[in-house]
Amino acid sequence: MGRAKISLIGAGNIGGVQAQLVAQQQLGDVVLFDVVEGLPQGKALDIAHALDGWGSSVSVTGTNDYADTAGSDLYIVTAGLARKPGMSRDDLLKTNLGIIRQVAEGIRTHSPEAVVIVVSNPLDAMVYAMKQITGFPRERVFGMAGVLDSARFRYFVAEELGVAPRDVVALVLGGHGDSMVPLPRHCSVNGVPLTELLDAGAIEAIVKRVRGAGGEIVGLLKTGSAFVSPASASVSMAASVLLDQKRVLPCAAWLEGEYGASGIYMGVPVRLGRGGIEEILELELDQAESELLQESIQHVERLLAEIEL
Ligand code: TXD
Repeated sequence: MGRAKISLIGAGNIGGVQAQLVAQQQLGDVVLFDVVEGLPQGKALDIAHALDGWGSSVSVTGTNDYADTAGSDLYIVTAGLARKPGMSRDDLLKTNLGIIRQVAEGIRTHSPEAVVIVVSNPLDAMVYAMKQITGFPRERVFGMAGVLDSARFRYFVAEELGVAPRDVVALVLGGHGDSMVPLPRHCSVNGVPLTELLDAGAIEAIVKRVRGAGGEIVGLLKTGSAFVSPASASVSMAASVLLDQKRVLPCAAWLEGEYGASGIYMGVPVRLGRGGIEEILELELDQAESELLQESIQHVERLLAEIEL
């Protein structure tokens, strides 16, 4: 049983950090792909020169040819344009749809059994296009959004309470955008409910900041969006698949009746193992949470209605 093969499509800000994290964690051999000549090759070579320092024995290569990704166990896709200040994630739709089509065809041709984690924005639309164009089953095509949004939720709660983020459990469902659904009622600090630790006003302020966290970083950086935390979030999902960790994580998953929705991608808790999504977990939501999730479902349905594949 050789090492896994992980292909990262997009060698930009996020892709470069993903390659570094996969290599440091020795999740498998890395192929970094981009359409820009030299970019994946240069970043791969730079990381390869650091492997020894990490005690890592994986291989890291860069390419502009999908054939070099052939037989990959898993792909993470960040190909596409990132937001500039003032742009919404949905503004990227048309451009990134064309890019995702190319990527999906490359994956379907060279690795028809692979698991595909999509990161590109607008996430809910890009992962939908990936599934439709590859024709892969829903277990093997899902998106990264909730793991990042939940990490932000956990960080802000930890910062407010002066505790370690690792001791905060938090969940964000829904689409990756303003319609995301942080669930304070399900948040706890080592089992102590958040609602016993913070008043409603403080919780609402955190929920608001979680929703705006992506835009906050875009506004600060001005030239692009967050990249270390999305890389970390997507690689943690890849690790659960490749190492069969059975983690329960909020991912953009294809719904077929769960949460009362069908035929769309939505951020919901899933169990991730060797084959990808092994189970979609249905939470008991209260009236307010259900309404927020339905609003998010409607937002994604409107976004998907604009897609012509
Ligand atoms: O939580 C989330 N899902 C989001 C996702 C968090 C942050 C960023 N989000 C989105 O990820 C962002 O809005 C973008 O759509 C993607 C990638 O963000 P990144 O910051 O890595 O963008 P870069 O640095 O511009 O990298 C994109 C790379 C770049 O090197 C391009 O040359 C390449 O994509 N690219 C392509 N690769 C393959 N194939 C094609 N056609 C292609 N076109 C561009």
